[in-house]
Amino acid sequence: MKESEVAVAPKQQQQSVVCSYNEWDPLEEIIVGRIDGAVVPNLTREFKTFAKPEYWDFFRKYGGKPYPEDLLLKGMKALDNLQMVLEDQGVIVKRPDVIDFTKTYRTMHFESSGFNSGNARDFLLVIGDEIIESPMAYRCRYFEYEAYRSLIKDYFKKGARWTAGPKCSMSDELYDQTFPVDDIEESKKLILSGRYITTEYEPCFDGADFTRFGRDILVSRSLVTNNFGIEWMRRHLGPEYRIHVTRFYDDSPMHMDTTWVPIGEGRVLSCPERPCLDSNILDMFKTAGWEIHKPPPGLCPPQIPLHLTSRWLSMNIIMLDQNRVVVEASEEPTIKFLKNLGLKTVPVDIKGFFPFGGGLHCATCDIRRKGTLRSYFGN
Ligand code: DAV
Repeated sequence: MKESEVAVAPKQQQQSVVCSYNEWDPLEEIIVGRIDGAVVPNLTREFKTFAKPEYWDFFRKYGGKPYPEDLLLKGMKALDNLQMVLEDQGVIVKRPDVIDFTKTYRTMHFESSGFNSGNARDFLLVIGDEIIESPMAYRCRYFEYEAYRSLIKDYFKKGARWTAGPKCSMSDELYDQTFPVDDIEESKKLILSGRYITTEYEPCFDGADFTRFGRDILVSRSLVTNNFGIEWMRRHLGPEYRIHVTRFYDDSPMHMDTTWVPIGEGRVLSCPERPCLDSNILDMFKTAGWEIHKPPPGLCPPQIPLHLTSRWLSMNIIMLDQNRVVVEASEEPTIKFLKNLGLKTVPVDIKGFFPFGGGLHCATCDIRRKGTLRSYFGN
Protein backbone atom coordinates (compact mmCIF):
# COMPACT_ATOMS: atom_id res chain seq x y z
CA MET A 1 0.00 0.00 0.00
CA LYS A 2 1.21 3.49 -0.79
CA GLU A 3 1.87 5.76 2.15
CA SER A 4 -0.54 8.34 0.79
CA GLU A 5 -3.35 5.79 1.03
CA VAL A 6 -2.93 5.36 4.76
CA ALA A 7 -2.26 8.87 5.97
CA VAL A 8 -5.61 10.31 5.10
CA ALA A 9 -7.20 10.99 8.49
CA PRO A 10 -8.00 14.68 8.31
CA LYS A 11 -7.71 16.06 11.83
CA GLN A 12 -10.23 18.80 11.33
CA GLN A 13 -13.04 16.91 9.69
CA GLN A 14 -16.43 17.63 11.24
CA GLN A 15 -17.46 14.09 11.91
CA SER A 16 -15.52 10.90 11.31
CA VAL A 17 -17.02 8.43 8.83
CA VAL A 18 -17.37 6.23 11.91
CA CYS A 19 -19.23 8.02 14.68
CA SER A 20 -21.94 6.71 16.96
CA TYR A 21 -22.55 7.23 20.67
CA ASN A 22 -25.98 5.77 21.29
CA GLU A 23 -28.72 3.64 19.76
CA TRP A 24 -31.10 6.36 18.61
CA ASP A 25 -29.40 9.38 17.04
CA PRO A 26 -30.29 9.73 13.32
CA LEU A 27 -28.76 6.75 11.53
CA GLU A 28 -26.66 7.50 8.45
CA GLU A 29 -24.60 4.38 7.78
CA ILE A 30 -24.75 0.79 8.97
CA ILE A 31 -23.26 -2.63 8.29
CA VAL A 32 -25.67 -5.49 7.58
CA GLY A 33 -24.09 -8.93 8.07
CA ARG A 34 -23.99 -11.79 5.58
CA ILE A 35 -24.68 -15.50 5.87
CA ASP A 36 -23.54 -16.67 2.44
CA GLY A 37 -21.78 -19.98 2.96
CA ALA A 38 -22.95 -20.34 6.58
CA VAL A 39 -21.86 -23.52 8.35
CA VAL A 40 -23.66 -25.18 11.27
CA PRO A 41 -21.49 -25.19 14.41
CA ASN A 42 -20.45 -28.52 15.88
CA LEU A 43 -22.21 -29.42 19.10
CA THR A 44 -19.07 -29.29 21.21
CA ARG A 45 -19.20 -29.38 24.99
CA GLU A 46 -19.24 -25.61 25.40
CA PHE A 47 -21.56 -25.10 22.44
CA LYS A 48 -24.28 -27.05 24.26
CA THR A 49 -24.71 -24.08 26.56
CA PHE A 50 -25.06 -21.71 23.58
CA ALA A 51 -27.50 -23.82 21.51
CA LYS A 52 -31.12 -24.36 22.57
CA PRO A 53 -31.44 -27.98 23.84
CA GLU A 54 -34.53 -28.64 21.69
CA TYR A 55 -32.26 -28.14 18.65
CA TRP A 56 -29.23 -30.15 19.76
CA ASP A 57 -30.25 -32.87 17.27
CA PHE A 58 -30.09 -30.33 14.45
CA PHE A 59 -26.51 -29.49 15.45
CA ARG A 60 -25.64 -33.19 15.81
CA LYS A 61 -26.95 -33.83 12.30
CA TYR A 62 -25.51 -30.83 10.48
CA GLY A 63 -22.54 -29.76 12.65
CA GLY A 64 -19.58 -28.83 10.43
CA LYS A 65 -21.78 -28.89 7.31
CA PRO A 66 -23.42 -26.06 5.37
CA TYR A 67 -26.88 -25.01 6.58
CA PRO A 68 -29.74 -26.78 4.75
CA GLU A 69 -30.34 -24.85 1.57
CA ASP A 70 -33.93 -23.78 2.24
CA LEU A 71 -32.96 -22.19 5.56
CA LEU A 72 -29.92 -20.54 4.02
CA LEU A 73 -31.79 -19.03 1.09
CA LYS A 74 -34.51 -17.65 3.35
CA GLY A 75 -31.89 -16.20 5.67
CA MET A 76 -29.96 -14.55 2.85
CA LYS A 77 -33.18 -13.11 1.44
CA ALA A 78 -34.08 -11.75 4.88
CA LEU A 79 -30.78 -9.83 5.16
CA ASP A 80 -31.21 -8.51 1.61
CA ASN A 81 -34.70 -7.34 2.65
CA LEU A 82 -33.15 -5.51 5.59
CA GLN A 83 -30.60 -3.84 3.34
CA MET A 84 -33.36 -2.69 0.96
CA VAL A 85 -35.57 -1.33 3.73
CA LEU A 86 -32.68 0.57 5.31
CA GLU A 87 -31.58 2.01 1.96
CA ASP A 88 -35.17 2.99 1.29
CA GLN A 89 -35.05 4.99 4.53
CA GLY A 90 -31.96 6.84 3.30
CA VAL A 91 -29.35 4.84 5.23
CA ILE A 92 -26.04 3.82 3.60
CA VAL A 93 -25.61 0.05 3.94
CA LYS A 94 -22.31 -1.85 3.75
CA ARG A 95 -21.94 -5.62 3.73
CA PRO A 96 -18.98 -7.80 4.80
CA ASP A 97 -17.07 -10.06 2.41
CA VAL A 98 -18.04 -13.64 1.74
CA ILE A 99 -15.54 -16.01 3.34
CA ASP A 100 -15.32 -19.79 3.29
CA PHE A 101 -16.79 -21.01 6.57
CA THR A 102 -16.55 -24.68 5.54
CA LYS A 103 -12.76 -24.62 5.88
CA THR A 104 -11.71 -26.36 9.06
CA TYR A 105 -8.86 -24.74 10.92
CA ARG A 106 -6.49 -25.69 13.62
CA THR A 107 -4.87 -23.37 16.14
CA MET A 108 -2.41 -24.33 18.90
CA HIS A 109 -5.40 -25.15 21.10
CA PHE A 110 -8.33 -26.47 19.09
CA GLU A 111 -9.80 -27.44 15.75
CA SER A 112 -13.08 -26.13 14.33
CA SER A 113 -15.05 -25.15 11.28
CA GLY A 114 -16.73 -21.75 10.92
CA PHE A 115 -20.23 -20.32 11.41
CA ASN A 116 -21.46 -17.20 9.62
CA SER A 117 -20.93 -13.45 9.56
CA GLY A 118 -24.60 -12.56 9.89
CA ASN A 119 -24.44 -11.01 13.34
CA ALA A 120 -22.27 -7.96 12.85
CA ARG A 121 -23.32 -6.60 16.26
CA ASP A 122 -21.52 -9.43 18.06
CA PHE A 123 -18.17 -8.86 16.43
CA LEU A 124 -18.09 -5.09 16.00
CA LEU A 125 -18.69 -2.37 18.52
CA VAL A 126 -18.58 1.27 17.52
CA ILE A 127 -18.02 3.76 20.31
CA GLY A 128 -17.52 7.30 19.09
CA ASP A 129 -15.08 7.27 16.17
CA GLU A 130 -13.60 3.92 17.15
CA ILE A 131 -14.38 0.47 15.74
CA ILE A 132 -13.61 -2.23 18.26
CA GLU A 133 -13.26 -5.87 17.17
CA SER A 134 -14.65 -8.16 19.87
CA PRO A 135 -12.73 -11.16 21.16
CA MET A 136 -15.68 -13.54 20.82
CA ALA A 137 -15.86 -16.83 22.71
CA TYR A 138 -17.23 -19.31 20.14
CA ARG A 139 -14.50 -21.40 18.55
CA CYS A 140 -16.51 -21.46 15.32
CA ARG A 141 -16.20 -17.65 15.19
CA TYR A 142 -12.41 -17.50 15.51
CA PHE A 143 -11.85 -16.31 11.94
CA GLU A 144 -15.08 -14.34 11.49
CA TYR A 145 -13.07 -11.09 11.56
CA GLU A 146 -11.79 -11.85 8.08
CA ALA A 147 -15.23 -11.10 6.62
CA TYR A 148 -15.06 -7.54 7.98
CA ARG A 149 -11.47 -6.56 7.40
CA SER A 150 -11.95 -4.90 3.98
CA LEU A 151 -14.67 -2.71 5.45
CA ILE A 152 -12.66 -1.87 8.57
CA LYS A 153 -9.49 -1.07 6.62
CA ASP A 154 -11.54 1.26 4.48
CA TYR A 155 -13.08 3.03 7.50
CA PHE A 156 -9.59 3.36 8.99
CA LYS A 157 -8.31 4.99 5.83
CA LYS A 158 -11.20 7.43 6.07
CA GLY A 159 -10.27 8.45 9.60
CA ALA A 160 -11.79 5.92 12.00
CA ARG A 161 -9.83 4.58 14.94
CA TRP A 162 -9.48 0.79 14.86
CA THR A 163 -8.84 -1.48 17.82
CA ALA A 164 -8.97 -5.25 18.21
CA GLY A 165 -9.71 -6.58 21.68
CA PRO A 166 -7.09 -9.12 22.80
CA LYS A 167 -7.84 -12.18 20.69
CA CYS A 168 -8.94 -15.19 22.72
CA SER A 169 -6.80 -18.29 22.58
CA MET A 170 -10.05 -20.22 23.22
CA SER A 171 -7.99 -22.92 24.84
CA ASP A 172 -9.80 -25.38 27.12
CA GLU A 173 -9.12 -23.07 30.08
CA LEU A 174 -11.63 -20.56 28.71
CA TYR A 175 -14.45 -23.08 29.26
CA ASP A 176 -15.38 -24.48 32.65
CA GLN A 177 -14.66 -28.18 32.15
CA THR A 178 -16.81 -29.10 35.14
CA PHE A 179 -19.89 -27.19 34.00
CA PRO A 180 -22.78 -29.70 33.81
CA VAL A 181 -23.64 -28.96 30.16
CA ASP A 182 -25.85 -32.06 29.79
CA ASP A 183 -27.93 -31.30 32.86
CA ILE A 184 -30.07 -28.49 31.52
CA GLU A 185 -31.95 -27.66 34.71
CA GLU A 186 -28.75 -27.64 36.75
CA SER A 187 -27.00 -25.48 34.11
CA LYS A 188 -29.81 -22.91 34.27
CA LYS A 189 -29.64 -22.84 38.06
CA LEU A 190 -25.89 -22.30 38.00
CA ILE A 191 -26.18 -19.52 35.43
CA LEU A 192 -28.81 -17.76 37.54
CA SER A 193 -26.39 -18.02 40.47
CA GLY A 194 -23.61 -16.37 38.44
CA ARG A 195 -21.60 -19.32 37.14
CA TYR A 196 -21.01 -19.58 33.41
CA ILE A 197 -19.44 -21.86 30.84
CA THR A 198 -16.82 -19.19 30.10
CA THR A 199 -14.21 -18.75 32.81
CA GLU A 200 -12.07 -15.71 33.61
CA TYR A 201 -9.00 -17.26 31.97
CA GLU A 202 -8.69 -14.46 29.39
CA PRO A 203 -10.88 -11.53 28.33
CA CYS A 204 -13.81 -12.30 26.05
CA PHE A 205 -16.80 -10.24 24.99
CA ASP A 206 -19.38 -9.76 22.26
CA GLY A 207 -20.17 -6.21 21.15
CA ALA A 208 -23.89 -6.99 21.56
CA ASP A 209 -23.49 -7.27 25.33
CA PHE A 210 -22.81 -3.52 25.47
CA THR A 211 -25.61 -0.97 25.10
CA ARG A 212 -24.60 2.62 24.49
CA PHE A 213 -26.25 5.57 26.19
CA GLY A 214 -23.67 8.27 25.38
CA ARG A 215 -21.18 8.49 28.26
CA ASP A 216 -22.93 5.66 30.05
CA ILE A 217 -22.59 2.15 28.67
CA LEU A 218 -24.44 -0.82 30.13
CA VAL A 219 -22.94 -4.29 29.89
CA SER A 220 -23.89 -7.72 31.21
CA ARG A 221 -21.78 -10.68 32.24
CA SER A 222 -23.17 -13.21 29.77
CA LEU A 223 -22.33 -16.65 28.42
CA VAL A 224 -19.81 -14.99 26.09
CA THR A 225 -18.76 -11.81 27.92
CA ASN A 226 -16.72 -12.32 31.08
CA ASN A 227 -15.66 -9.89 33.80
CA PHE A 228 -12.12 -9.86 32.41
CA GLY A 229 -13.51 -8.61 29.08
CA ILE A 230 -15.64 -5.99 30.79
CA GLU A 231 -12.62 -4.73 32.74
CA TRP A 232 -10.57 -4.61 29.55
CA MET A 233 -13.26 -2.40 27.99
CA ARG A 234 -13.48 -0.17 31.05
CA ARG A 235 -9.75 0.53 31.01
CA HIS A 236 -9.62 0.82 27.26
CA LEU A 237 -12.36 3.45 27.10
CA GLY A 238 -10.99 5.35 30.10
CA PRO A 239 -12.68 8.03 32.20
CA GLU A 240 -14.71 9.53 29.35
CA TYR A 241 -17.16 6.63 29.64
CA ARG A 242 -18.86 4.99 32.58
CA ILE A 243 -19.32 1.23 32.24
CA HIS A 244 -22.20 -0.11 34.34
CA VAL A 245 -22.30 -3.86 34.86
CA THR A 246 -25.99 -4.73 34.89
CA ARG A 247 -27.65 -7.99 35.90
CA PHE A 248 -30.93 -9.24 34.52
CA TYR A 249 -32.95 -12.29 35.52
CA ASP A 250 -31.87 -14.57 32.66
CA ASP A 251 -30.92 -18.25 32.61
CA SER A 252 -29.09 -17.93 29.28
CA PRO A 253 -27.82 -14.35 29.11
CA MET A 254 -26.58 -13.56 25.63
CA HIS A 255 -26.55 -9.94 24.48
CA MET A 256 -28.55 -7.03 25.83
CA ASP A 257 -30.46 -6.24 22.65
CA THR A 258 -33.46 -8.45 23.46
CA THR A 259 -33.47 -7.47 27.13
CA TRP A 260 -32.89 -3.73 27.68
CA VAL A 261 -33.38 -1.69 24.52
CA PRO A 262 -33.35 2.12 24.37
CA ILE A 263 -35.81 3.67 21.91
CA GLY A 264 -34.71 7.27 22.35
CA GLU A 265 -33.56 9.73 24.95
CA GLY A 266 -35.55 8.95 28.10
CA ARG A 267 -37.22 5.69 27.02
CA VAL A 268 -36.11 2.10 27.24
CA LEU A 269 -37.81 -1.25 26.58
CA SER A 270 -37.39 -3.84 29.31
CA CYS A 271 -38.08 -7.51 28.50
CA PRO A 272 -40.82 -8.55 30.94
CA GLU A 273 -39.31 -12.03 31.34
CA ARG A 274 -35.85 -10.69 32.13
CA PRO A 275 -36.24 -7.86 34.62
CA CYS A 276 -33.26 -5.80 35.67
CA LEU A 277 -31.99 -7.02 39.05
CA ASP A 278 -29.83 -4.03 39.96
CA SER A 279 -31.62 -1.42 42.01
CA ASN A 280 -28.81 1.09 41.44
CA ILE A 281 -29.31 0.84 37.66
CA LEU A 282 -33.09 1.14 38.00
CA ASP A 283 -32.54 4.16 40.27
CA MET A 284 -30.16 5.68 37.75
CA PHE A 285 -32.82 5.48 35.03
CA LYS A 286 -35.68 6.60 37.27
CA THR A 287 -33.75 9.53 38.77
CA ALA A 288 -32.92 10.77 35.27
CA GLY A 289 -36.61 10.55 34.39
CA TRP A 290 -36.41 7.63 31.99
CA GLU A 291 -39.58 5.68 31.20
CA ILE A 292 -39.29 1.90 31.28
CA HIS A 293 -41.74 0.15 28.93
CA LYS A 294 -42.52 -3.57 28.78
CA PRO A 295 -43.20 -4.89 25.25
CA PRO A 296 -45.49 -7.87 24.52
CA PRO A 297 -43.96 -11.30 23.81
CA GLY A 298 -42.72 -12.16 20.34
CA LEU A 299 -44.80 -14.39 18.09
CA CYS A 300 -42.14 -16.00 15.91
CA PRO A 301 -44.01 -18.84 14.13
CA PRO A 302 -42.96 -22.45 14.88
CA GLN A 303 -41.76 -23.07 11.31
CA ILE A 304 -38.84 -20.70 12.03
CA PRO A 305 -36.38 -22.76 14.12
CA LEU A 306 -34.84 -20.59 16.81
CA HIS A 307 -31.67 -22.69 17.18
CA LEU A 308 -29.81 -20.17 19.29
CA THR A 309 -32.24 -17.54 20.51
CA SER A 310 -35.52 -16.82 22.25
CA ARG A 311 -38.76 -15.44 20.78
CA TRP A 312 -37.80 -12.02 22.17
CA LEU A 313 -36.10 -11.26 18.87
CA SER A 314 -39.33 -9.29 18.42
CA MET A 315 -37.77 -6.50 20.49
CA ASN A 316 -34.48 -6.68 18.57
CA ILE A 317 -35.20 -3.45 16.70
CA ILE A 318 -33.24 -0.64 15.09
CA MET A 319 -34.01 3.00 15.80
CA LEU A 320 -33.52 5.06 12.63
CA ASP A 321 -33.90 8.10 14.86
CA GLN A 322 -36.11 8.85 17.86
CA ASN A 323 -39.27 8.65 15.75
CA ARG A 324 -38.75 5.74 13.37
CA VAL A 325 -38.14 2.12 14.26
CA VAL A 326 -37.40 -0.89 12.06
CA VAL A 327 -39.24 -3.98 13.26
CA GLU A 328 -39.99 -7.52 12.02
CA ALA A 329 -43.11 -7.24 9.85
CA SER A 330 -45.02 -10.20 11.34
CA GLU A 331 -44.63 -9.12 14.98
CA GLU A 332 -48.00 -7.39 15.10
CA PRO A 333 -48.36 -6.99 18.88
CA THR A 334 -44.89 -5.41 19.05
CA ILE A 335 -45.70 -3.13 16.12
CA LYS A 336 -48.92 -2.02 17.79
CA PHE A 337 -47.08 -1.45 21.05
CA LEU A 338 -44.41 0.70 19.35
CA LYS A 339 -47.07 2.68 17.51
CA ASN A 340 -48.82 3.34 20.82
CA LEU A 341 -45.55 4.84 22.03
CA GLY A 342 -45.86 7.30 19.14
CA LEU A 343 -43.22 5.70 16.91
CA LYS A 344 -43.45 5.32 13.16
CA THR A 345 -42.79 1.64 12.45
CA VAL A 346 -40.87 0.50 9.39
CA PRO A 347 -41.63 -3.22 8.86
CA VAL A 348 -39.10 -5.62 7.38
CA ASP A 349 -39.46 -9.34 6.67
CA ILE A 350 -36.34 -10.51 8.51
CA LYS A 351 -37.55 -13.65 10.30
CA GLY A 352 -35.79 -15.97 7.83
CA PHE A 353 -32.58 -14.78 9.47
CA PHE A 354 -33.66 -15.76 13.00
CA PRO A 355 -32.24 -19.34 12.81
CA PHE A 356 -28.77 -17.87 12.26
CA GLY A 357 -28.53 -16.47 15.76
CA GLY A 358 -30.16 -13.07 15.85
CA GLY A 359 -32.65 -10.51 14.70
CA LEU A 360 -32.33 -7.27 12.82
CA HIS A 361 -30.39 -5.41 15.51
CA CYS A 362 -27.98 -8.35 15.89
CA ALA A 363 -27.47 -8.41 12.12
CA THR A 364 -26.21 -4.85 12.04
CA CYS A 365 -23.55 -2.53 13.41
CA ASP A 366 -24.15 1.21 13.49
CA ILE A 367 -21.32 2.98 11.71
CA ARG A 368 -22.51 6.57 11.83
CA ARG A 369 -25.30 8.37 13.63
CA LYS A 370 -25.60 12.14 13.59
CA GLY A 371 -24.96 13.23 17.15
CA THR A 372 -22.44 14.06 19.81
CA LEU A 373 -21.18 12.50 23.01
CA ARG A 374 -23.62 13.38 25.74
CA SER A 375 -24.59 12.39 29.24
CA TYR A 376 -28.18 11.24 29.68
CA PHE A 377 -28.04 10.55 33.40
CA GLY A 378 -27.07 13.86 34.94
CA ASN A 379 -23.48 15.08 35.53
O1 DAV B 1 -33.24 -13.46 23.24
O2 DAV B 1 -32.20 -15.28 22.88
C1 DAV B 1 -30.70 -13.17 21.25
C2 DAV B 1 -29.69 -12.11 20.94
C3 DAV B 1 -28.70 -12.57 20.00
N1 DAV B 1 -27.83 -11.47 19.57
C4 DAV B 1 -32.22 -14.07 22.95
C5 DAV B 1 -30.95 -13.30 22.69
